[in-house]
Amino acid sequence: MTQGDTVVVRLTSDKAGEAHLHAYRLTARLSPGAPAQWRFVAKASGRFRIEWHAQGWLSRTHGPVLATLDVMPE
Ligand SMILES: [Cu+2]
Repeated sequence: MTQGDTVVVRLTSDKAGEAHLHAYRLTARLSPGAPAQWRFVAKASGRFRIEWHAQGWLSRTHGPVLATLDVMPE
């Protein structure tokens, strides 16, 4: 992505839990058959982790990294 782009991330999971996009502070509660979507403008450049939090992100138990989002400077 390039800074300023509109990003759409579609999320599905075969387990209950939350996905979390760091720095952008986006979360999505997921469960089997209940997908979610993030749509946002990529204002910050850099590499950002999308993590899995089985107990919810407020538990502070960071889960595995599912993917990274790379946003290049404008
Ligand atoms: Cu996290």
